[in-house]
Amino acid sequence: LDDASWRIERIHARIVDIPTIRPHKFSFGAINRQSPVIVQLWLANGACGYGEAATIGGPSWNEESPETILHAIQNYLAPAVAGADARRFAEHVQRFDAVCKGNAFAKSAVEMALIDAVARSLGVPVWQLLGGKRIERLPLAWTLASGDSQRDLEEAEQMMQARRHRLFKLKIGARSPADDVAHVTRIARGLDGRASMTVDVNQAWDGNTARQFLPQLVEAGVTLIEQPVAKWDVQALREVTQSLGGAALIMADETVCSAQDAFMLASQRACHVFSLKVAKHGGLLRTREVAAVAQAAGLGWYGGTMLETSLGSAASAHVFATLSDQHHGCELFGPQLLVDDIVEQPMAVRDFELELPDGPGFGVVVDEKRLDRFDRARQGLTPA
Ligand code: MUC
Ligand code: MG
Repeated sequence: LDDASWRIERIHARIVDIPTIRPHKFSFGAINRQSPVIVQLWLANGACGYGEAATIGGPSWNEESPETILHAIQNYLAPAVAGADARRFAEHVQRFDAVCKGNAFAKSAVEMALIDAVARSLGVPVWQLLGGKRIERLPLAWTLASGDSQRDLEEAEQMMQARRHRLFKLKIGARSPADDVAHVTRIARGLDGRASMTVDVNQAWDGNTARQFLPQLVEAGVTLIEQPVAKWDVQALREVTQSLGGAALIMADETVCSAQDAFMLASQRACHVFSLKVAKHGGLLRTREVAAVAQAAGLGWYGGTMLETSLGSAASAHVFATLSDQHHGCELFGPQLLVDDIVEQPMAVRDFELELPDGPGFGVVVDEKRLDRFDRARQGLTPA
């Protein structure tokens, strides 16, 4: 392959809308569909790389929405790298920052497609370009978020019976804290020690509420508590981290996006674990940077999701495969929450663990027909 073969010829992006198998309820609202932005990037050698950025509930998880992601890619990020040598990933990430402040999700989708295109051209798995594989499989969590304790318990039973999940994340924060504690306690009783339980408050509580109710969640058997307070409230996050004294672990999600966020949280000892997500960090390379801060500080990591299809989930799996063994499992179950997928074969789940894929690229085969079928422009849908 000569230098000219690595030229970025064309970048195409679109929103696809795929319904969820049931409503998925968060502290900030419920979703009935996911709307990831899918990027295709062609090199002069004919290789096509794929990237994905998924948000949750339009701009309600953070500032980015499918529409702003698409806009940033089409108007700023794609023109910034068109015609360049695809192999220079780190330089392209710098260029993205020069033309576009923030917009980490949009950047992650283009970076993903760049890396996939180069890996496919070389015939290697993406993990090979990111430092090499260390981890073969990760315990796979499932989120119980139907909003109904009984339905959640039935779902958990099915998942345990199928040997898919025995690590359950409960979404709380929409109801009163006392109702949430009652819900978590009902599920804990039903699970009866056969599974681990975590909660994600998605920023819904203030410091006083967290100080009052977190001990009750721990008492009920919760072992990992994700983003109990607003993303800016590092002081409260730090206080609850230190007050729990190891009885349960506090995990930062919305608070830890950039490597600078990671450094600040680590230096203040404001959490025990980082939830790593390729989208919020702005790509695969930066996910490794945030993970490096966790490792240097002696913090754990967790393989987070923004409920991507099998494409974005496989991309995440490739970077997670290269990280340290100080992990608390992963939650790359997005494909199973959607009624359909955009790849031919999802990643394998065996004995409660996700098998981290090999290549070439992300090791998934995208089905263009399904991409077309779910394409928002073709379906004539509007924002959710
Ligand atoms: C989040 O905030 O962690 C991850 C799993 C899930 O059910 O929602 C997401 C978002
Ligand atoms: Mg979260």
